Amino acid sequence: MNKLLAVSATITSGLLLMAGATAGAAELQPVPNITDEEYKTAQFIYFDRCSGCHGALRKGATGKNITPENTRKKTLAALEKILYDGTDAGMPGWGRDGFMTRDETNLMARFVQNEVPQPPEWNMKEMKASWKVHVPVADRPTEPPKDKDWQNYFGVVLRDVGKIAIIDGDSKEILNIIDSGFATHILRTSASGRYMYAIGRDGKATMMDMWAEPPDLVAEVRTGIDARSIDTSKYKGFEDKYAIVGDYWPPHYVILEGDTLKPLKVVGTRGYTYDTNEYRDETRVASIVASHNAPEWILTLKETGVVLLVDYSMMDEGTIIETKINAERFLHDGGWDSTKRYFMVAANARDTISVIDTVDRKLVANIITGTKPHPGRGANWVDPEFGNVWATVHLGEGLVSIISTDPSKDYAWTVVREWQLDGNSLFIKTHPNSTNVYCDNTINQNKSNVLTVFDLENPDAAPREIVFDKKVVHMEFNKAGDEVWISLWDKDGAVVILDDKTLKEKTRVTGLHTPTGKFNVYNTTNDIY
Ligand code: DHE
Repeated sequence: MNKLLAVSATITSGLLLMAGATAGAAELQPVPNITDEEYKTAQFIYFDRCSGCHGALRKGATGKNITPENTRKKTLAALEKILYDGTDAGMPGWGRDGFMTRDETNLMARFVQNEVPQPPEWNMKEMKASWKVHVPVADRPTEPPKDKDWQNYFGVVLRDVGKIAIIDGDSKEILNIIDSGFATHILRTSASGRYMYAIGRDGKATMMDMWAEPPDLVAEVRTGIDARSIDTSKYKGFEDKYAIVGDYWPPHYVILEGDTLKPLKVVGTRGYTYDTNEYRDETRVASIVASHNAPEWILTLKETGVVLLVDYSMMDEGTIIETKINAERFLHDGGWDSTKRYFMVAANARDTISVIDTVDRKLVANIITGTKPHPGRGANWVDPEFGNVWATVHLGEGLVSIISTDPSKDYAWTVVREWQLDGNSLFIKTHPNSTNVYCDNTINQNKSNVLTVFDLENPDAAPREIVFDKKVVHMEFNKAGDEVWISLWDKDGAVVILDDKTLKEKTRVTGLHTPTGKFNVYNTTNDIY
């Protein structure tokens, strides 16, 4: 099987549910045969496509529990059908969509009826052995490039080839293409913006120096075997000092030296669900944001529904202080409100946005929005009627939920407005200088090549649609907030740059392999979205 994922496959591994099979059987089916060789292949396919939703231990999160006591209630043929054709509940049709052959769906059906393999641990010893500093701090530039606005650089994830393209936001020139981890997921920047950090699904963190000419890889470390999030210390006095990676497996977070990625401390996250107090040995770290108001990171623990505030002010002594806030299950992605005091995070399996007050250190509200909210980091703007709002789109329905974030209003932390989309969406974006709100339709089979644009000043007006020649995913603004960058998600992909005022294409950067998330240095550093 091709280890480089084809594009829409990805959404997938994650955004889906293995739903009820058609042919139920009252008694457990026999455990099917599988050779050692087949088992190894199936393990890789499972990691690649399935574990994001179903978990490494298959106990379920966004997707269902698919341990053998459940999967063996179904016939092999019924499981194969689900794997091949997908389900209405969101499970992708891996065969139908061309990502698995009939033999592979048969293999995966047999695999999930067999015992779950225990994934290996990954400790400090392994991390240290994987740690490489490619450019020592002393050999790095001492000042930024003089003739370029490096804060307007963009890091663009080239997902299926595990690379990052650094593009100059002014000249639109590709400055460098840099190796990163497997199926790289997101990028974040240091407090100064000088360093950009990437996290691969294989737990490999890489850091790039934006002051180098061209920007280049300076260090890497493997923090685990499955990860999705990375961030840095942004509080005054700790700028560029630490980075942190949240791993899916092993369930832990790792604090790293900010300028070299030297691993400093590993902290486990296994624990008890916030509501039923059941032990979850797979308690994955989902999103992380860095507080601007305190020496703290805010981490979300998917399976237990707990939000962790991690105080790093005593890290010089190797000490961290954790505060645990009950929120909701299963926590996924989120971002700041416009004041950067409230963290808004999706508990997407419970159709909820949890609001965390990071100053008073408590849960403010659990807001039911729609089926499986998926904000990315969300979008903030000033609504003409309701003032400050933050919004999310949904994986499970075509809905934009707009939530008041003004605590002085009696409708604060409620959904004050809803916009309809024609189908499910992945990401939403705006900018303080824009009057447009952009939503992609990546996982809407009928409209995946369409970008939907709402006018925030005329919230009742019908949205405009921009049709592209390929599947569209993820949007990001330039530093000035007058251009929006959109990925055409294909192995012969491109980043299209639209003028935010006219919605006309200004130019496109072509020859990019599966461009996915895009991160402008200035906006990422200052959490502008
Ligand atoms: Fe993501 C953010 C997890 C599938 C592209 N994704 C996140 C975050 C998490 C997450 C926890 C928040 C990180 C943070 O802010 O610290 N994503 C997962 C999954 O578990 C899931 C559902 C399945 C999987 O196996 O990975 C999944 N994600 C996808 C995709 O299929 C996407 C579309 C393409 C890809 O990379 O495979 C995808 N996720 C992204 C992007 C962001 C993201 C671009 C950052 C959005 C932003 O603007 O910050």
